[in-house]
Amino acid sequence: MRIFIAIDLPNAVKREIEKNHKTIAANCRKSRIISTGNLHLTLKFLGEVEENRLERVKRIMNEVAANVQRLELSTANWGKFKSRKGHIIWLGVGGAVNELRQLAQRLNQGLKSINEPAGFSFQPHITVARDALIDKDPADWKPPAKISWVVRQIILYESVYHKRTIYYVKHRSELTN
Ligand code: 2AM
Repeated sequence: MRIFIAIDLPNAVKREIEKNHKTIAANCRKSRIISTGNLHLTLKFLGEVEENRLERVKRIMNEVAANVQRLELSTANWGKFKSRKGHIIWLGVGGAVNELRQLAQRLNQGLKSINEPAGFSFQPHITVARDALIDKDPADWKPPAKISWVVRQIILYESVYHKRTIYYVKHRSELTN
């Protein structure tokens, strides 16, 4: 199964991103917008993992989360990654980004026995559109309204592709209060 660990976004953030689809449309000749229900911030992509390793992944998630405090993030500026078919457009985050990096680092470290990462580089981002042909650098687009939220849990998702991508929640681990 294809799995990854991510942070879910509150509805207010998802709605604000939705409102800003027009910014993407205004600055791209073409793009494929991610459906609102699928928006998330990935902490650790595990890829294909045998189902019998799932319990171990959940245990490691619980251990890491139990030692990390809730953290506050906020929506920030637009950014881009180069991809095969143009660019990925993403929304960056502000706030407790150092703590977020530490959380991702701990997950990465803890999950080494599940998959050996090819060097750790974590760029916190919420992917909003793919296959974009951009006219102007997203760093220069008008950013969405700043919305802050508290991250209370990390979520293990299974990604299933059947005509479209569907994410299923497999596990939730609570951060400490
Ligand atoms: P993305 O948002 O930058 O596309 C589910 O596919 C999640 O896992 C997405 O958030 C995606 O990141 C991430 N993901 C998919 N393939 C990946 C890969 N090879 N390396 C890192 N993250 C990946």
